[in-house]
Amino acid sequence: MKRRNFLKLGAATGILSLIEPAKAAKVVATSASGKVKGPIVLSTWIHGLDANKAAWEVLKNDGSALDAVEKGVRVTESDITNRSVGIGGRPDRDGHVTLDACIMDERSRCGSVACLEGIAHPISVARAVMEKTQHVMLVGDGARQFALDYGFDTIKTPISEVKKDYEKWKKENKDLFKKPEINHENHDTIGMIAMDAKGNFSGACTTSGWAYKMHGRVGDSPIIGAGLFIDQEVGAATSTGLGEAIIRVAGSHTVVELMRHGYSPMDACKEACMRIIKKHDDLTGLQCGFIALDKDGNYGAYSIYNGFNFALRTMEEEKMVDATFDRNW
Ligand code: SD4
Repeated sequence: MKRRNFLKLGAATGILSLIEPAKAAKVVATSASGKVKGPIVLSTWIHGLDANKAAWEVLKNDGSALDAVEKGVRVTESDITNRSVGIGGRPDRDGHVTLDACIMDERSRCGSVACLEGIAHPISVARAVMEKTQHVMLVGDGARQFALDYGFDTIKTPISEVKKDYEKWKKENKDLFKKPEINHENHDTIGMIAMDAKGNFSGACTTSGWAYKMHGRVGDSPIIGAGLFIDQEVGAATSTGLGEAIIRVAGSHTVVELMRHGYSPMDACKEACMRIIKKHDDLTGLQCGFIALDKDGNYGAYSIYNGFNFALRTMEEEKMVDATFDRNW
């Protein structure tokens, strides 16, 4: 049931192009917006269904949105078949699987790790950064050392199947491999946002980022305000897609601010996409998508290209929803 989107360097433009558009799996909804009462959790992409199940176990028992989003995305981080989150993630061009994650709660507390290697659950390390330190973000060796000091489980990456793919990719991309250019991605980051029975919001976002990226590259996913933003007065938003573009417009923060000024979640996601569109001369293959939730229980999603979908879980239903989009591939 996995959907993989493969991005490659647009030959003439140097801009990413998605060469295999996402297939919407088991999509039962036709509208990318709605309104619910009570707890709700939304996650990007099809793996969000399983992640939402774990989050729902927390939410339905009156647990906190913070616990729900952490538990939820840990499912995806443990999924060895997911090629862009956690243990099954693809490496950078130098063969290192570097993981990015962030978490934020209703008190605007936040924690983040970037370029973290060999740790099973970056999201839980991000939560520990939030709860145990005076900092928001730890990166690289410092993040790893912190995780080891706190006894977080280690993993060996890349896993053998991924390593084989990497070796093949290296052979096939000799020229590009020498140049520091981004050339290939499958992309399935999980961003999850939730509101619990008390009406508190939290969110989590975790990824191995762009496959075969330059070593040290960090995308939007661990950046508070880009890959994720929560404001208890307003709501929540998270993103997926080309991190470099999302960072340029502080994407998730933009969505939340627009909702503060009266935009519906879907219109806010749309406007964030429009800003990205406006700021890029060549949109060939430049996919970005946002999901958002406001304090009244309205939710919505929008992406630049078709193919983005998200998983929704409420008291009433559990389903995949296709995001509304600006253009077809
Ligand atoms: C990144 N935004 O590292 C992530 C990639 C992604 O679905 O979302 N893939 O740029």
